[in-house]
Amino acid sequence: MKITAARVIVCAPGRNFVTLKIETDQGLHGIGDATLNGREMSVVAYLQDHVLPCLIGRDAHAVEDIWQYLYRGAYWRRGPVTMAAIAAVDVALWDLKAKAAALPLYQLLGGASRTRMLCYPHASGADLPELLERIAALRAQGHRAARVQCGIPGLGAVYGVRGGGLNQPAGMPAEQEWDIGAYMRFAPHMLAEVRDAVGETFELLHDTHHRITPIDAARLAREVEPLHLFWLEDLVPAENPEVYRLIRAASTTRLALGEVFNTIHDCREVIQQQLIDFIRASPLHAGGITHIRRIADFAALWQIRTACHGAPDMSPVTFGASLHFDRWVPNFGIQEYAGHPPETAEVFRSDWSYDGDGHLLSGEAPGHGVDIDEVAAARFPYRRSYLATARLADGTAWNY
Ligand code: EZ4
Ligand code: CO
Repeated sequence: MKITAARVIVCAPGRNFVTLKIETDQGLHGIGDATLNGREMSVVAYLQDHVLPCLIGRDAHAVEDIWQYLYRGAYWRRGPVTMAAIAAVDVALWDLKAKAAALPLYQLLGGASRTRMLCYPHASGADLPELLERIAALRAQGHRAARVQCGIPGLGAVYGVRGGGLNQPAGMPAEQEWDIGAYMRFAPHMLAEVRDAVGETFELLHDTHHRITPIDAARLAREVEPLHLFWLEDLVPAENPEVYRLIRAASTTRLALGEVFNTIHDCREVIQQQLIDFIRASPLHAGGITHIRRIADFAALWQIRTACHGAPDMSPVTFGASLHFDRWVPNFGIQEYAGHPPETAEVFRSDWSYDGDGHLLSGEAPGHGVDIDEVAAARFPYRRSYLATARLADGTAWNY
């Protein structure tokens, strides 16, 4: 099965998505996602100018060799742009291989390790009553877990609360004020109120989005320890993984990390030193199915579980691919299920489903089960847009 054509489709049904379509001489095509939120066109250029010319004529079944060729052959390794581009090729080739075999992708990975995947949608509110209402609505839909984020008294828009991370199409990135003290005073109280309202059995997750310092993170993890959260996510940036030692030593609150990691090398220390409990690498930003299965196997040695990043700024293609990975991976933990804007479903057709009981089903169609309607995609042209940015009250640039 030879690769005869490969092209990049950029569209914005609700938000920007970069999709790679690979065609073969067998009449089959495969789809991969290359979306890097706020930096989309850099991956488009990486693929179009440098990767796609090297793919034409290659054997589409050579998934591993093409991964190694693109990773080693570039000389310049790793990084979000490189790894998202390699991921798009890898996921499209796995899609093709599974379609050629007429099997759902999870069967090629080794078959199902489970029937359904525990998922967590997002619940957020400008204040606690609104957050509690939103959680109640999710429970009414059968959900058993939710990521809970709440507006912080004294601060304006913040990450994770509806409207708080909105990209600004064609404008400049929004700037939001951040205050570590305000967060530290409010977050433990907010999480305690939520635990009180939902009881012990509903799983609560919370994302700090890299916004506090190591010692404050240690304090937060300790203060919320009695609430038995499913996890605290991204307490501090992990460019220097050693800072997590301080947090780890302070409490037994479970920690999740790694949505911005690109390779197994980013993951190595936090896994090897048992500094986290869940690894958030996805088949988009960490080099495709070929690479995250290596990360998952490595994490399994320390009994660390997977939790694929599933944000709205990753296309339905990544969501479909993640669910097939989740269906197979022995050390599965949970799947993020943030959903997409309604227009997204006009462009991407997916065969996964929600079972009405807190779990996702991966679908049985050949491949990863997601395809793109290029005619519909053309109705939603790309518009430059950014994530918001954050500054402290004195003007200091901070982590969004
Ligand atoms: O902010 O993917 O857990 N999920 C997240 C995401 C990230 C976005 C950034 O583009 O933290 O919502
Ligand atoms: Co996150």
